[in-house]
Amino acid sequence: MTASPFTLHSKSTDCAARRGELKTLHGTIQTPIFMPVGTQATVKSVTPENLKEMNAQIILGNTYHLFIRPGQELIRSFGGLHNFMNWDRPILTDSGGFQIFSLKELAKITEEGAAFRSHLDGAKLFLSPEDAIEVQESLGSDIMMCLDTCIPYPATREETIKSTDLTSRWAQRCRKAQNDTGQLLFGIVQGGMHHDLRKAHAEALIDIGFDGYAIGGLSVGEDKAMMQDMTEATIPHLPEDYSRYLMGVGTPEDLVEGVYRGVDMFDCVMPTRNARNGTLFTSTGKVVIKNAKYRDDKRPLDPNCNCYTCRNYSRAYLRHLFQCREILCYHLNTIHNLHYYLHLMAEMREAIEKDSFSTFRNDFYGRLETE
Ligand code: PRF
Ligand code: ZN
Repeated sequence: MTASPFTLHSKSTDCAARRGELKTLHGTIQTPIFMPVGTQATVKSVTPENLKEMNAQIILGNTYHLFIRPGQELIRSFGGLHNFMNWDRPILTDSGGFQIFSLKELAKITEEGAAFRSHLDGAKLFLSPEDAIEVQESLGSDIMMCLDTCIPYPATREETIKSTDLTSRWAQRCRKAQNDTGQLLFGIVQGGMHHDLRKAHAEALIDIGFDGYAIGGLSVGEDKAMMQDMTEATIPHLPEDYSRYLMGVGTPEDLVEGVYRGVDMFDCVMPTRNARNGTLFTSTGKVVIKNAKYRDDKRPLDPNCNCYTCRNYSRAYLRHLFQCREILCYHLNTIHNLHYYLHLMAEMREAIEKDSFSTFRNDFYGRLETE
């Protein structure tokens, strides 16, 4: 196995928060980091230039969606996803495991892989662990994810063991199928809501040996306390000198709590999806922009925010655009929400460097309560 692509810079003295960096083919990522979601080779409503302006270091793409449309051959013919979408910084691709799991009755999981029907036209498709690697190698992502199985919540212990064992066998097949491209491959720890199964699965994946470790199967309907408990139950069993990625999480509070527990990477549709629904994150809490109280509010969305939207537009204007569902509202709202998430991560990195993360965490909650 090759050396870890992750370097740990510093650790907090009074919690598990850590500051590090992850080396990839398209550059080095400073952690902890949030990855904006670009499912279909685009982060909805913003350009790569917009993303760079808000200091996005890495974005996420989706094997499942790109496999169905436009297909790996087309993207391969462009020399990969980076060229196809004009993004030259790192990309992480999710394997498709979670998306197929979300299809429910449209998918059938066997030892060999996942048989499913396209959500677009119902066509019969099949994705094995080897296929998931082949597609991600065609996409040329910097970080590939193993094909995993994610179980519904709640699930019995027996169902969890079956699914976790299959995920281990698939992880082994993914590692074996990988070619020498320089792309990183992360394993995904499952194990449902069971401490011992999470520990056993982390150990099984470490035995195979990956370039980083994700915590999967959380934020699937369990409450916050359970999610945090399962994060805490997994992290001590992961190697300190490899990055840890909490998949599909979460709210700003979830990011602060994840970093506090030692998570290095996050992704979630929340900032982008909520932007399009008119729910905006600010330093003093959520703003629902359609609310009548913003009708003639000339203040920027967040006076503490330095994004393009807050520098140039009022709440009243953003409310007006949203009321009319003008296309520009999706763009301006997304710029703000992503800027908020990425700035929050930058503040957390700085706090860890100063070994004042616990103070930062208290202040963060203090600010949220002011409105
Ligand atoms: N597995 C994969 N992708 C994911 C998850 C998972 O368990 C989650 C869980 N919240 C989000 N995205 N492959
Ligand atoms: Zn802003």
